[in-house]
Amino acid sequence: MMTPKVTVLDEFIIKRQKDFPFASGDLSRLLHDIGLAAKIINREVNKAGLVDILGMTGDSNVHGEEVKKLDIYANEELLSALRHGGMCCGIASEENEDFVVLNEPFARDAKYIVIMDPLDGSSNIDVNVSIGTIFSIYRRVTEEGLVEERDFLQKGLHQVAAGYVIYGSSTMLVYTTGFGVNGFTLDPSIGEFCLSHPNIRIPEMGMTYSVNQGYYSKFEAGVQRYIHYCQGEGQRGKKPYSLRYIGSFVADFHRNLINGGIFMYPATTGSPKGKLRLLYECNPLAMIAEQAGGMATDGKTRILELQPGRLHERTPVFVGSAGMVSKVMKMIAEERKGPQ
Ligand code: P6P
Repeated sequence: MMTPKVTVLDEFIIKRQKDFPFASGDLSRLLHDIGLAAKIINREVNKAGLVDILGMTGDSNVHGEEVKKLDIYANEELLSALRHGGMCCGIASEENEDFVVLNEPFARDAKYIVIMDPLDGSSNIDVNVSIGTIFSIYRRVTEEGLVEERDFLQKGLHQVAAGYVIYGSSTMLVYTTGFGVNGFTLDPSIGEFCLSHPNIRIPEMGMTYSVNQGYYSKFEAGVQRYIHYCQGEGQRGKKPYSLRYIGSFVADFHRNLINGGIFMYPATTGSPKGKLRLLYECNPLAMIAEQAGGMATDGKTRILELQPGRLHERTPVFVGSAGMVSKVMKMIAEERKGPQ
């Protein structure tokens, strides 16, 4: 019996290159470079418990958070793959205070920049919870010369591509170039990402909500009202939703993307801009959610329309099934308006 035809990532990328009439192949090669780095990171993530890569470096990252060796490793692998691939002229990373200028002759004039969170959810490494790499690709806005900050401070609307890798029970790469969302599962026996989830669509409604309910008392009234709704108080006897919150954005997002659901990291009284980062966490996952038929807002404004002011700025985020995001936005707006 013939073995079924498997589509591997590189083949798929090249095939879909025709979606871009003027494609030179640079974006395809850039996506390949990211896929290669993901395979290398996956190898280390999978053995993190076995070698001394686990545990603290004793350092902290630009945000004062303890950095695990795997964060640094993932950042260095991605920086190296992108630097040597020659398809991008600059990189912004959660692990770097400032953006990295690639001024090698073959990279300086490249037309793309990459913004990334090399290993999101790294506080979960020690307890073997799924973690992820998140990336965004933009065209540079400066015409020539070394890349500048304004090349990175673009609205998420202008992303050319966005994706994530989830290192979980299996390792998957999910990405979009604006023509739908496709998922690839790594087959370790051949070292290839194989198309396993073509044309992912997020259900209009789900039965799962994801939020750190420990901050409930610090959320605004509309969010608190929506949480009550999820708990069944507002659904006239319908079955309450299930709370699923693993504390790893990529893992929570991926589950909701496949099954339907909403992820919320709202503003709190202590953190008026929430916790998650606009450029390398919310924008890429917002593009994927929208491309899969979902929604992503900060409670009022579409995430992709937010104008970034700084590389590491935060934003509240409500992302997932369109029917659920619309519902919480409605409750937020009603409570902000106050009694009529
Ligand atoms: P909290 C992980 O540290 C992370 O950046 C996201 O991956 C995750 O969704 C969030 O923080 C969890 O934050 O405050 O609920 O622990």
